[in-house]
Amino acid sequence: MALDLAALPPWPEDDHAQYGPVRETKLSRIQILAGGYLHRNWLSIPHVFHHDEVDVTDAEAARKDWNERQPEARLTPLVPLLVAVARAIDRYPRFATSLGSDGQTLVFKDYRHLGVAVDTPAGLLVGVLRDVDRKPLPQLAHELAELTAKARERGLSWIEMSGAVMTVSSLGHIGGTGFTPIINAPQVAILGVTKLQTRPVFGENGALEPRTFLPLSLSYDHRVLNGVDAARFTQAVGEELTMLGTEITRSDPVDA
Ligand code: CAO
Repeated sequence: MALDLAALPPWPEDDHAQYGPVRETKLSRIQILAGGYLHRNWLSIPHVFHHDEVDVTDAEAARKDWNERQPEARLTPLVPLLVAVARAIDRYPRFATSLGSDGQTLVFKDYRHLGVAVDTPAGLLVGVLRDVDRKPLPQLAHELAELTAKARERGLSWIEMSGAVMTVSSLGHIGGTGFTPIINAPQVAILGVTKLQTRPVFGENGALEPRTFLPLSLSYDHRVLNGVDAARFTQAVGEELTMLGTEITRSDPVDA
């Protein structure tokens, strides 16, 4: 049966003022623009949501150690995560595809530009970090800080928001245990991340030990990706984070 949006009941018009005092304000230009795209993507992409948590105990120990050794090049958990996502895409390249305009062709992109959702006073902007797989961690941290500052102070140009193969949206600095981000078309997946959680876990010898977990919330386009792809992808992100942690520990921070 074809979906007939016009056949839906009209949007409810309510006189809110009859229930108590009200105030009105206009949405920002960014909110209006983004709202249109989000609405389109929500209605036209068959989203599925996959939730996972990956053990980042070793990766986090390495990051904290890095930050102590190299305080002028501090890394938030998001920076190694971006690299891990780029590497996980190398293992599962369907996460860097777009559907062709005929709806039947898949375009594989061999670059690893990643979108990063940035909360700004004017609304949500998604800036793009280019070639995440080819840059040292301090450079990525610097570029992320610059992109964030520019998005918040002056906004981003269309070019600075274009060309990502996938987007990462982090609420980890605030909290949460999971959410369901909307895919940024023509991408086919977006990875949400929430706050690190440390809790006691039974180790191999049966004793409790503290382990740290990163919650991952992956939304994907079910026309292109299936549940097994999603489950493998989030696990791969965890594995890549652990391997990156080992690389960080062995490296001279300046060269990593
Ligand atoms: N768990 C615990 N702590 C975390 C964390 C996580 N997953 N992620 C970040 N933090 C910590 C950082 O380490 C930092 O701590 P310190 O001050 O001790 O160094 C603190 O939170 C602040 O981080 P930050 O926000 O400045 O930096 P970031 O690299 O984590 O994120 C940015 C940058 C721009 C992505 C983020 O600030 C932002 O705007 N996020 C909002 C995105 C959004 O709105 N998404 C929802 C859209 S719906 O899809």
